[in-house]
Amino acid sequence: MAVLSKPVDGPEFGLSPIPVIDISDPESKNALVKACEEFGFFKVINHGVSSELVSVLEHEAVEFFSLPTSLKTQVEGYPFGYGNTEIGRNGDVGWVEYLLMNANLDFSSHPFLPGHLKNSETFRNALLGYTTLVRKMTCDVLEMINDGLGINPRNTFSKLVSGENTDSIFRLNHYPPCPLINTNTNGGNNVIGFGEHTDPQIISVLRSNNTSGLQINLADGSWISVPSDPSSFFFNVGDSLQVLTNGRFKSVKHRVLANSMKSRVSMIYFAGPSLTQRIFPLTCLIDNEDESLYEEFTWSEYKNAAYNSRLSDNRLQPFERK
Ligand code: GA4
Repeated sequence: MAVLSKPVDGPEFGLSPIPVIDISDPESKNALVKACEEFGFFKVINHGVSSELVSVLEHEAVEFFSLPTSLKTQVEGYPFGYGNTEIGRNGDVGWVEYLLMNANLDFSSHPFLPGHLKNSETFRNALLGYTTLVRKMTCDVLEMINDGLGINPRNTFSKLVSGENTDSIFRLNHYPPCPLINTNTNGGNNVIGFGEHTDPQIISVLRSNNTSGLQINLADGSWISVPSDPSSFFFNVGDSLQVLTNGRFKSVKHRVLANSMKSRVSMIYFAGPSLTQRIFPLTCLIDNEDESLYEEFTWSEYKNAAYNSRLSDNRLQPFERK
């Protein structure tokens, strides 16, 4: 695997500024909006997703990644399937192996795991159970955001990601301990697990084991580490939600640094709209057409452009209004 020479910051110390949102309290709607505006990122607690289901899925994921490479690579295809080191098709690499799959509502029928893999039925059921609950939680959070912004109807955002034809993705990442890390005097490291990027979809929901590594980019350009918390979910605003809110919400740049000692396992649900969905700034969030910062596009157009880009590219720039 390649070692990237780019020097990166060390871990942060002190209290984390990352907003923590209790979604069992409807009053959190304003804090949610503020978090999307200031960070494009927040941590959700009191979410009601069963920790048992999460543990079963994590266990199945760990089992899968511990299989011999010859078995893992049988889960093939693009963009879905098993991948190791290579991210996307345009030359990006990281210290990571992963399993990418379609998470649309009909994905129970998606035969992405070869039947002969040990436990494939348990794995499939855990995936289905987890994505169903996380999709529901995502819709609840989007409806609270909707309320916080004072938009009608309540399901303006959630309906984009809850229909039959939505294009959602689920990703399991495994970052093995990395022996190549040179710990520098600041305690930082120089190996990238997953390079800096924004997510093209509407919103992404991440949960990881107890190993840190995720960092987000703040408005002033600095990177801060996100302390791991296996019992919470981390949400980040995607490019499409930035456009829908006419730039009021920020699609946050994030990355993952490799760890020299511990494995990191993360599971991410990327909530996307249907391929034909038109994406443009909501008229209720702008006073007149002239204020629109973006050209309209369909999710299919944006997705194609994204999959032809490099990870760190500014994918929204070509859609900005001149
Ligand atoms: C980032 C968000 C999701 O992980 C992902 C990624 C996709 C991939 O891994 O194949 C991309 C990346 C992501 C954006 C730019 C392109 C496509 C890798 C890459 C270089 C699954 C997605 O939808 O877009």
